[in-house]
Amino acid sequence: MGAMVGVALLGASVTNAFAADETLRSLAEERGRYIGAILNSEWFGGRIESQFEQIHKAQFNAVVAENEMKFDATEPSEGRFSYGNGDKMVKYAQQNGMRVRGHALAWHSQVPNWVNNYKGQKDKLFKVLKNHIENVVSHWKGQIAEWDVVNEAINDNNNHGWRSSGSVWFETLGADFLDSAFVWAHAADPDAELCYNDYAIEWGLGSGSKAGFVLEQVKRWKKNGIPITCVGTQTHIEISHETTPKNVRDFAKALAELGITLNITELDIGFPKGSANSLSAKDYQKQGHLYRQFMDVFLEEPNMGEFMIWGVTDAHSWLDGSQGKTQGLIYDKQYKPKPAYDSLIVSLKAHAPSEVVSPYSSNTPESSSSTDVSSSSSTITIKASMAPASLSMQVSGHTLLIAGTQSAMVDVFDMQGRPVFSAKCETGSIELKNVSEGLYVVRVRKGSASLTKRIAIK
Ligand code: 9MR
Repeated sequence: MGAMVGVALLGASVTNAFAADETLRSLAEERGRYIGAILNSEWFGGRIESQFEQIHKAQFNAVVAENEMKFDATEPSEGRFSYGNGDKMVKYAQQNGMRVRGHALAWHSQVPNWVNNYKGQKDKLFKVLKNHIENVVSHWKGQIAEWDVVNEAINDNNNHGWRSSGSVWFETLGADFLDSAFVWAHAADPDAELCYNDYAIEWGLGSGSKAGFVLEQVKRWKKNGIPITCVGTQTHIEISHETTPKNVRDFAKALAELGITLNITELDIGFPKGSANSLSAKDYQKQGHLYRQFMDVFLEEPNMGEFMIWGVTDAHSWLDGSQGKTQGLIYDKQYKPKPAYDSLIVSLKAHAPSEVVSPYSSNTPESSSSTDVSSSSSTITIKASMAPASLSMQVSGHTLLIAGTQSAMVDVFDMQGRPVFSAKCETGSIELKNVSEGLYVVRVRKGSASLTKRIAIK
């Protein structure tokens, strides 16, 4: 019955329960974190649908160029640097108070032909890479907060090592190019964060894994004084990749031991290509649930700082062009927010600002008691927020027990932020009628005091 209520609400396209002035951006900012999306210089200033710019500015406080800061865009011919499009985006970001990620300095792909012509000439190619990094990083010194210094340098074999073929850098320079790239980037902008960025990191730390290989290299870099500060997990995943949020959490914890930040740099969660017309509300809710799990991990791990989505709307996404995937973003082709959008809002709201640590400032939480696990085996209370110490709640089966007051307004939302239950409690306990098994957010309000928790009804 509860599930039916949820579906009915979705069908009627009831808007979510949260205030209109609460955006991904405002909620992330309150938590000292960045949420961002890619940009191309032709995507603002009235050159595509006006909704794009409105949404981009309202919802995001970080930006990354999809293509226009890559090697082929910034140095299309030897020694001639082309910064026009990148400058436009940096200006846009500055005017709108956004952090800029720089993507990418040393990458085997999107390298212009003139570079490939130097294949085999070690001294020359070292100079080419050094000159490129020095110029590009100096040009945006103090304006680009963080660079992907090396991108996708690991091969796709089961037992990962460096990508030894198909990379002009590795084939000519060997693994030294990676260490050098970090050193040159650091010399050009000592304040910039410097990342190693790659895909398939979200597959976990098992033996022979890419994540395991990255970890080994980060240890080596730290030991040798190579100035790496962050790793980017691109996280281009599919709807069936249900274990990936946990893998990202484990990897964040492993990097925390090394004092390294982990950023989600290119998230999209695609459905199989060709499935767009047959996707149901349930499919989109599943996508929302996965997005939400990534946001939960992101907010709960203190060494995560940026949550970047590789696009805004399914109308403009690399997935449909070159991938066997589709519909992977949080707005649909008509710029309507999908359940994934609401799920991100719910996750942000379920993590009180005081409980979220930012790797970029000293907003350490006052108390470390962010997790409140109830003793009842049928109830898991996951998060509390903004509550006076006297107000608390617990769920047992379908019964919500409120301590600290007899009467309060009780609202229950599904993971997409849609109301599924609302009633006034008069006796300190209330039956959550018609709410089916699953995860929800419960809000209890008494006057100006409010307590919000994520609960599992079993
Ligand atoms: O989204 C980018 C697409 O427009 C380009 O054609 C493609 C060319 O390599 O690069 C895409 O972005 C990639 C990013 O730079 C690195 N990680 C994988 C991204 C998706 O392919």
